[in-house]
Amino acid sequence: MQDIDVKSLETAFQDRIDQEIKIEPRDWMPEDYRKNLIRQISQHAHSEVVGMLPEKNWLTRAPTLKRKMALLAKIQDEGGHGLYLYSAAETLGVSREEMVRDLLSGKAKYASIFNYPALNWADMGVIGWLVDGAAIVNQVALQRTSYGPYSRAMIRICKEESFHQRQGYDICLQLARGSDEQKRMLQDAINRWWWPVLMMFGPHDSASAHSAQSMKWKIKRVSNDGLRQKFVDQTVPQLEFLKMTAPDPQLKWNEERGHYDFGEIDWDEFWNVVKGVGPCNKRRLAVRNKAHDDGAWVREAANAYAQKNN
Ligand code: BYC
Repeated sequence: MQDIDVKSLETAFQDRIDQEIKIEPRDWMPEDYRKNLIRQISQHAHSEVVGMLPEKNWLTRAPTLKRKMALLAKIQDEGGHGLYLYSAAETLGVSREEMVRDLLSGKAKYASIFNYPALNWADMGVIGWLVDGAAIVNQVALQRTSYGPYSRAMIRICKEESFHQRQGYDICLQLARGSDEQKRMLQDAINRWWWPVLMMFGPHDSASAHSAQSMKWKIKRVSNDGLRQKFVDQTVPQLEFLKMTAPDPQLKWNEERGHYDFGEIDWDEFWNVVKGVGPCNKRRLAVRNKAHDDGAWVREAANAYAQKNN
C-alpha cells in the first residue's frame, strides 16, 4: 500500500516538473531529488566562497582606485552569492554548519577552476571575462531550474554576474589596447585559463554521473557539453575582438554544424584537480580554514546578540 502511495506521489511530482511548476520547500519530493539538490547547491555555494580567494589576492595591487573599487564590489558580490545559495540549500533540511564543515574538511567539492593560481593583473581581467562568463552561461540556464528557491537565487545572481563579466572584459580591452608587454600579459593569462574554464562545465555528458536524472527532474536544463559549446560559440568573437587567440589549434568554425569545433580537454588534469591535487587545492583550503578561525569572534558575538534578543 505504502509503495503505491510513493509511486503516485512520484508520478504527481514528475507531472508538476513536466508542467514547469516550481517545487517549493514544503512540497513532497523524492529523497534523491532532495539529496541531489543539496549536493549541487552546496557545491555551487562553496564555489562562490572559495572563488573569492584568487581575486582577493589582487585587491591590494589593483592599478587604479577605480579598478580596486570594481574588484572589491565583485568579490563582495561573490560572498553574497554564496549566502543566497547556502540559504537555498538550508530550505532542503541541511544546516549551514554542516555544509561549511564539509567544505573546511575538504570533503565537499567546489568548482575546479578556483584551484588555479592568479599570477598577474591580466588574470583579474580573464577571470571576470572567462570564468564569470562560463558561470553565467550555466546560471542563465539554471534560472529555470525546477526548485523554486534555487531558481530565484539564480535570477538575482545572474544580474550581478553580468556586471562581473563586463568588468573583466573591460580590463582585457584595456590591456589589448596597451603596450606590447600588456598584450603579452593578456595572451599569457588567456593561455593559462582557457582549458580550465572549459573544464568548469564538468565531464562529457556520456561520463556525467548525475546528468540524466538531473535533466529529467529539470534540476539541470542544459547538459554539460551543451553549455560548453554555447560558451565557446559566444566567447570566440569576443576573443577575436581583443585580437587574441585561444591555445587550441583545433578551434575552428564548423559551417555544417553552425558551431565552433574545439580540441579535447585533458580529463586527467580535470579529475586530479577535482580529487584535490590541483595547483592550489591545499592553499585554498588552508586560507579558507584560517578565515573561518579568524572569524570565530564574529560568530560568537552574533550568537550572543541573538540569544540576548530571544
Ligand atoms: N569542478 O555528474 P556531473 C562563480 C563533479 S562560481 C569540480 O556532471 P553535475 C564564481 C560533480 O560535482 C559558479 N567538480 O555533475 C565565483 C560530480 O561529483 P559528485 C560555480 C566538478 O552536478 C567566484 C562529478 O564531478 N557554478 O561563478 O550533474 C568568482 C560528476 O559530474 C566539476 C556552479 O557551481 C567542476 N568543474 O554537473 C568568479 C553551477 N564538474 O558531486 C566566479 C552549479 C563536475 O558526484 N553546478 N564536477 O561527487 C552545476 O551546474 C553542476 O553541478 C555542474 C556539474 C555542471 C558543475
